[in-house]
Amino acid sequence: MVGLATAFGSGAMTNSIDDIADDAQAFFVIGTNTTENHPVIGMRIRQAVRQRGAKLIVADPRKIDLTNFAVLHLRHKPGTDIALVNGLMHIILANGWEDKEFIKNRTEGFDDFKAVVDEYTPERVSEITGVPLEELQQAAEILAQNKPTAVLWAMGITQHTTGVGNVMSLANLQMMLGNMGVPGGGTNPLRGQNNVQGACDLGGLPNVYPGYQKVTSPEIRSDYARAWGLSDEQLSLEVGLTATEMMPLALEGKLKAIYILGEDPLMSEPDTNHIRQAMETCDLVVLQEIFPSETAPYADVLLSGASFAEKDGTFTNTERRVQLVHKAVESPGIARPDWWIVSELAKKILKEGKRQIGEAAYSGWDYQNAAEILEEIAALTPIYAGVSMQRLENGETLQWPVKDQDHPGTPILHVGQFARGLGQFTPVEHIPPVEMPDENYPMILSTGRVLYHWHGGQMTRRSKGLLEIYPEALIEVSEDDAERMGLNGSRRVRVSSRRGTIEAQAMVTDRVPPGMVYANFHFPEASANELTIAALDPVAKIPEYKVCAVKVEAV
Ligand SMILES: Nc1nc2c(c(=O)[nH]1)N[C@H]1C(S)=C(S)[C@@H](COP(=O)(O)OP(=O)(O)OC[C@H]3O[C@@H](n4cnc5c(=O)[nH]c(N)nc54)[C@H](O)[C@@H]3O)O[C@H]1N2
Ligand SMILES: Nc1nc2c(c(=O)[nH]1)N[C@H]1C(S)=C(S)[C@@H](COP(=O)(O)OP(=O)(O)OC[C@H]3O[C@@H](n4cnc5c(=O)[nH]c(N)nc54)[C@H](O)[C@@H]3O)O[C@H]1N2
Ligand SMILES: [Mo]
Repeated sequence: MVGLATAFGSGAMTNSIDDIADDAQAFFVIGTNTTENHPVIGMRIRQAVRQRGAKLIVADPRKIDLTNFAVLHLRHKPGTDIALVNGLMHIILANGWEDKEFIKNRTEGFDDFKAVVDEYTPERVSEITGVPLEELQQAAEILAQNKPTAVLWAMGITQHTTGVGNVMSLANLQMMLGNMGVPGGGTNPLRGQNNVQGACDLGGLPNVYPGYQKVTSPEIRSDYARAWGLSDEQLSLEVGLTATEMMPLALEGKLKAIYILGEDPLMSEPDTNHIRQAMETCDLVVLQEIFPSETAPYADVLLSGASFAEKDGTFTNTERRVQLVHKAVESPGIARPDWWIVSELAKKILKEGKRQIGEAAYSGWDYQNAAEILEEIAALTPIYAGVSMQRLENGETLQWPVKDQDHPGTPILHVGQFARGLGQFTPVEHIPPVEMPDENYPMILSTGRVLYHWHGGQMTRRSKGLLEIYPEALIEVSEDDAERMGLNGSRRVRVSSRRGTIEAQAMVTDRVPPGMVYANFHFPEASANELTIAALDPVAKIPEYKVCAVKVEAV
């Protein structure tokens, strides 16, 4: 999936799970259903609240489990986070509660930023967000009185057309409060997939080489060209495409072939109908998987990857920690580690395509094992420079940046100084979601996960125990709306958007506010993505999975 750069460069937690859990005086949990999606971190937050009296503020349109532990639940309207955070900062500034020393010594751009925040009066913010004035005041007070506060977020913040703006707002807040570079503070995007942090760190994004080094820089390009035995011109200076940009191009016939590794776009990309068409329009679809997924019927070639338990290597977790994995079981049949399949494919393409390419580049694909790959990573990735198999085998668990073999790693980023020098305040304005409810589609659909399943469900729907607990898609509907629709008896609902329709069992609950339903994308027979809109954040190109307009009827 698409990564999201923060105002500080890379999308990564600035702090570690331990220091947040042990030292935060308050937690601002905004747009993460932490106990269901990051259960270890969720448990540590609950313990901090119960055992040492840390204060918890949850900002989430839904009544998630953590709200039971919170001193305050800000139940704002979906897609109004920028207004909410600007409003809190307005109150902090109006009372002189900002960290003046930090702002003066460590940041820049404060005046332009303040001019925008000045416009977000509590009255205006309460109007946009639906949060009562007293609660805005109370939240600002808690943030001002409890230092440090750790801010934690996930997809409730990023999966909007204003995803980047949302993240910048939270960075503004933490700089204003002086909560950066200290234990128990920081800006902490909780990363989702097992190794999504590692994939982003190592260049699995269209705009950067490993270590977040820009592909548009001729100097950086030269470094890589030299290391890989290529001439400069053989590496492009242009930013590539995100998955979400590839789909419309495939529909237009401009993207002809697609190689998909470990993703199930038929389940996970927005607006499934347009994904079906895109897959059908592609001349060639290659799918590297461990199971025949929902995308498999569209593939011309299936390549069998080995699962996490069947291979050696490293995974980098949400707190930037590089963790060693060893093969525990043999792969079945012809399944091979993903790196092996990729390198064999690369060698065949180079050979049969008769590309004008040096011998060095060709033999560069002759990796023998994961350790050799890690050596190349260390040599070409400054933030991983000191990571080696030997150190990991010796039991070190390193958090990047690890600058050299003697460097101990970096549990907290931006101590004393930001990576870019001074922290940049960025003025951010509220912009509503692209598709808002109207007469024909009067309700808001929000989408996400449940504890018992994983995305498209290829793995979790093969687990008997999990299916016993959570056997089918459930759609959360508020009690008010259920009554209005006459939802009793069968309790099945039909949810339609401009793009598709699903039918599923309703779960009548106070977790969602009236006017909003919540659906997951774990079951192909009723996947939320039949309904979602493929509107993207202009910078990060992340889709607006968290808001679209729907009609809900009893069946
Ligand atoms: N069990 C399980 N765990 C998982 C996964 C899984 O599939 N299953 N997936 C993993 C992955 S890849 C990821 S990215 C993470 C995702 O972790 P989360 O982001 O915690 O997951 P979501 O279910 O998308 O929940 C987002 C939260 O944001 C709230 N929200 C919706 N709209 C808004 C809004 O406008 N503003 C705010 N402030 N909040 C909003 C929702 O109500 C919900 O509580 O989970 C990871 N962990
Ligand atoms: N509506 C809606 N849609 C969303 C989201 C949302 O909140 N709402 N969240 C988005 C987010 S944050 C994410 S991360 C995506 C996730 O979207 P995907 O990554 O498409 O979802 P997964 O189901 O995790 O797909 C991973 C696939 O990889 C396969 N696999 C597992 N291990 C291996 C391996 O070692 N090698 C190979 N080759 N394959 C393997 C699995 O069988 C599975 O089919 O969904 C996105 N889509
Ligand atoms: Mo994710």
